[in-house]
Amino acid sequence: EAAAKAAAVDADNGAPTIFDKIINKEIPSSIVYEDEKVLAFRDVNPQAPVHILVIPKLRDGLTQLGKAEPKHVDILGQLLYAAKIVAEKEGILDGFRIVINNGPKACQSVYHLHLHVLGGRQMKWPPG
Ligand code: DGP
Repeated sequence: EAAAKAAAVDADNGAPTIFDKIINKEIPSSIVYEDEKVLAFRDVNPQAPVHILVIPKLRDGLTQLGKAEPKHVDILGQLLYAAKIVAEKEGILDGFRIVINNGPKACQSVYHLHLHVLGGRQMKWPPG
């Protein structure tokens, strides 16, 4: 898994990612929330009892948060609000964490912006 991550970290090359297939329902995922702009589905490798990814359906250059531009402000807000809806649906409003891994040093492995929504257990601080 470490090798896979190391291989993936330099992959911000604009190529399609696995999330396109999830958005297009070409590969199955456990969808928790969906609207016109946003999709939320369970992470295949959960790091907490609740671990959901919230993504924009249209990547629009947002391979990572560090590529955000003023035109992305609306979708960024919608993603964060969708994360709250997801947390509410999952019953973790009493304690949840939003994580965005940005770039190689943060171990980003999929270059389609995504918020991790984590909860259902006592979270620790600082994160690793
Ligand atoms: P990050 O390391 O922040 O880029 O997180 C990418 C996450 O995507 C990682 O936690 C695992 C998850 N993931 C990768 N491929 C799939 C997939 O095919 N299905 C689902 N549900 N999650 C995936």
